[in-house]
Amino acid sequence: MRNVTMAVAVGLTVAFSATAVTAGAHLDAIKARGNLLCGVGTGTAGFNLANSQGKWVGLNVDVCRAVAAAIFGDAEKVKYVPLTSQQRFTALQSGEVDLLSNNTTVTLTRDTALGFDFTGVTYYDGQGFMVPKKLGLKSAKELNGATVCVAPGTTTELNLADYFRANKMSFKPVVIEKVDEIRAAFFSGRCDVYTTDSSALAATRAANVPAPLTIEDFVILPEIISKEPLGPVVRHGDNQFADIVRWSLYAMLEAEEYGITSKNVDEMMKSDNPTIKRILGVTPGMGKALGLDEKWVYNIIKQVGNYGESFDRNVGMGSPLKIARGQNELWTKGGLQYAPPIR
Ligand SMILES: N[C@@H](CCC(=O)N[C@@H](CS)C(=O)NCC(=O)O)C(=O)O
Repeated sequence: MRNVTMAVAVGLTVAFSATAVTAGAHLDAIKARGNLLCGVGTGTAGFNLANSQGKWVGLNVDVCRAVAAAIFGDAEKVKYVPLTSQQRFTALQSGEVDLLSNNTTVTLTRDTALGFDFTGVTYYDGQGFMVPKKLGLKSAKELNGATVCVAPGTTTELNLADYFRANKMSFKPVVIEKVDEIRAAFFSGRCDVYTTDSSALAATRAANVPAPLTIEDFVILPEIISKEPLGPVVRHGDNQFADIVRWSLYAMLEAEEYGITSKNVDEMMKSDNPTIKRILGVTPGMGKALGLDEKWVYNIIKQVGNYGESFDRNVGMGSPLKIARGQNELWTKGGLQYAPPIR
């Protein structure tokens, strides 16, 4: 009963705040506070991880940094709020964070019933399975009767049930909220299989295998059982803020497409190319349209880098994860990453 009353109360609060706010209200609050509250994961190498100096790094973190660079001209003006998959949506609805940049999959119900807007795709992913090599498995079709480690409140949990049902197999779920506890359960053999987004499997295999086990002791099976387009999420109520988050990610992609990098951005300010002049605010107008300084893209690229730089440094060939660009390559190179024009 208490839970029901609480749920209704939370629902009413969300509904009330959604109608009470006007365009710019979230942005005004962020500016008044002086930093961005970015909801990230609790710790996945390459995506969102506090390093040994306590500094947050990763592809998701770079999106938070880009939005702060766009709004404040300073990518450091972010406070990171680590959230489990179970905690993340309540934290966004309640205003504990301004956005999520934490490997959340775009889905219809999250976009509608939960009261959110998705503002792009940071990483095109899909769900996979990791198993100990010693089990000798070659395919997910051989997993009948397996014990499977999975996080609650995720698309992972739902796809898992669908996949096993569709393939007339049974499984025993081991549902654990905290990602470090899931890893511990998997590596200690409490489950035969760990299933999540394949990027997170690659991160776990690269960064979390406890000695004396090694990376070679684990394999990721070939099947990808779902579409997991992962991207930043904001709550309903401030279209201007949503636009800023959307176009900050697009700016990173657009900069890569036009060859603008953190290293050459100062040179590029002198370019004669009309598109580059518009992207970098040398020809004014785009900043004004978003309610930002005309140097918004310059600040993002100078301080954070373009999408390709961030991908390479955090999850690609310049990182321990060594994930190929694959679907996350630009559309001009056969991938899915496509930013609409900044004009
Ligand atoms: N993309 C899926 C799964 C997301 C998910 O569970 N990700 C994990 C593994 S990377 C995570 O970030 N958990 C947050 C944490 O506890 O750090 C979803 O949106 O439901």
